[in-house]
Amino acid sequence: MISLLDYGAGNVRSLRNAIHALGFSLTEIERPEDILKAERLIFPGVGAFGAAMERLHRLGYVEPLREYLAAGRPYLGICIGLQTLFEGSEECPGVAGLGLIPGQVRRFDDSELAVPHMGWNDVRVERDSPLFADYAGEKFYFVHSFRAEQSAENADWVLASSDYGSPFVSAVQRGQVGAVQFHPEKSGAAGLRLLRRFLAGDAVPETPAVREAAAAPTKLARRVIACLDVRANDAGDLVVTKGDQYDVRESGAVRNLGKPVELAARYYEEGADEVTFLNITGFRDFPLADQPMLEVLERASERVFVPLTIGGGIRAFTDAEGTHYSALDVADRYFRAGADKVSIGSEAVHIVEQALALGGEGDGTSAIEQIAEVYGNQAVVVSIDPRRVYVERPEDTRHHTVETAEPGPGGERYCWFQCTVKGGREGRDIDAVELARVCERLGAGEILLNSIDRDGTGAGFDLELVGAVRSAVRIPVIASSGAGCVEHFAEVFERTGVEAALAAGIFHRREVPIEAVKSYLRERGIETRLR
Ligand code: 1PR
Repeated sequence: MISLLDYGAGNVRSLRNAIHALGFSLTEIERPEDILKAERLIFPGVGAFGAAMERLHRLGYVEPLREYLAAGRPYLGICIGLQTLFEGSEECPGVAGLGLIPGQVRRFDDSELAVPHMGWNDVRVERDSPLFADYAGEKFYFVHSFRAEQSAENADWVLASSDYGSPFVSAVQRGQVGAVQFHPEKSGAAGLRLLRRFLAGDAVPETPAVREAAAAPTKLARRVIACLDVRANDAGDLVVTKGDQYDVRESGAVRNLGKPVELAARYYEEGADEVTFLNITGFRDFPLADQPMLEVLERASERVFVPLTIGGGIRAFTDAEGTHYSALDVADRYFRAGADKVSIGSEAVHIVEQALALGGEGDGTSAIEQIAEVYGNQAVVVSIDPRRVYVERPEDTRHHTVETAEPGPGGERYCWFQCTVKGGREGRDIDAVELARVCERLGAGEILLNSIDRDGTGAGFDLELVGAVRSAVRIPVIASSGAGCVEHFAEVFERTGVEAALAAGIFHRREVPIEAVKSYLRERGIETRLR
């Protein structure tokens, strides 16, 4: 019997789904005494280090957990579940961790690299362990801004390490107590195999043999993301649709490119590094009343073991009965249905308008700040829907302009990228660069950068837009809109340095397989994840 320590701070649905998909059953830790009764314990820590420790204390779990760990009983910590084994974290100075492993957890340096460290990276397995017994060198999915460092005091704990700027600890193990910084439940087939090894309880060698570690640094892959724009068609069924410059109708009817769950499962099988659902009419429909969308997410998360993002309608709402829901309530429901990240579109524009009116700072009440505080920055994506506005000279506007190689209709040589709301229907007086910067400051963990001009055209990503936003922020940026062939992916990675590229139409219409994109990227020397 497997016991899951879920202290209610975030999405552990995907872990439950993965455990069930592997044929194991689970029991939940509900009281402190359940911990010492557990036979095998999994702690998928989520959110911030301090919040996790605070909850463990409040629930009376800290002492039984320390006792369980000190007895060396079977344990698998995941992400914060690894970090809390250490003495403390720079994330919350003064808050003690469980203290089993000597050392502090520190923030990644973001002076050269995007932080969070988000995506698929390799691990260097340094000792024999049943966890990695059938490991074939695949990458695992990481998402974190803080990491444990190896030192002389904790070297006997380190099972695997990885590199992101500098080396960090990606797995620890001593006897039956182990933990991983990555998310096995989101790491495709390789992650599921590792999880199965723990669940099956293979014997751990007393003195594991030291493995010859690879000398080359591990590399974070550029991600290839499949996106499903979802809405109800005229018959009321939820379908995957796809627009041309955001117009999803053809001869008056909503284009239907397939069923959301089936397509998401197909993309998982075909090697997508992440799958994104955008509920494109979420700006006008209240998502919590939109049960089919939640059901889509629930069913997709039973079959897709890579990260799932959901966007559309994440904002505060008062229903017809006068019940008020905060944006956090809406996000919470999406997370519980299986999302790993939520994407905020129109509401982000309104948030930034308000923040700018307050001098560019937040007051703690916005959806971005509130969701990031509870679920962590990495769980909050901001989706931007910009459209080009041409000007003769940069002085003609207060907005961030670029000199463009594609002059405007009147031969204008400059343009700015105007943010829109409501699926491109309404332009606002704010540009994509400013929006991205303010959202980063408020706590967004990633930018999903669309382009209305390029959407559905197959003409390639808007490199001028992507380059401008990429260089304005430190958080990861996903380039979206316009992919028409494999070369477009290489071009956007090589010329702008974005962390991920997203496409829809070419995958839905089976014009370009995901694997073809990745083989081409590999030929060009761009790191990708092999399935
Ligand atoms: O504003 O918070 O309710 O969120 C609504 C979300 O829905 C936003 O993320 C917005 O981008 C999206 N959305 C709204 N209307 C549309 C539409 O198409 N009419 N879709 C829409 C946005 C852009 C991408 C698309 C890429 C790649 N679609 O999702 O998948 O452009 O397409 P391509 O590879 O075929 O070129 P809120």
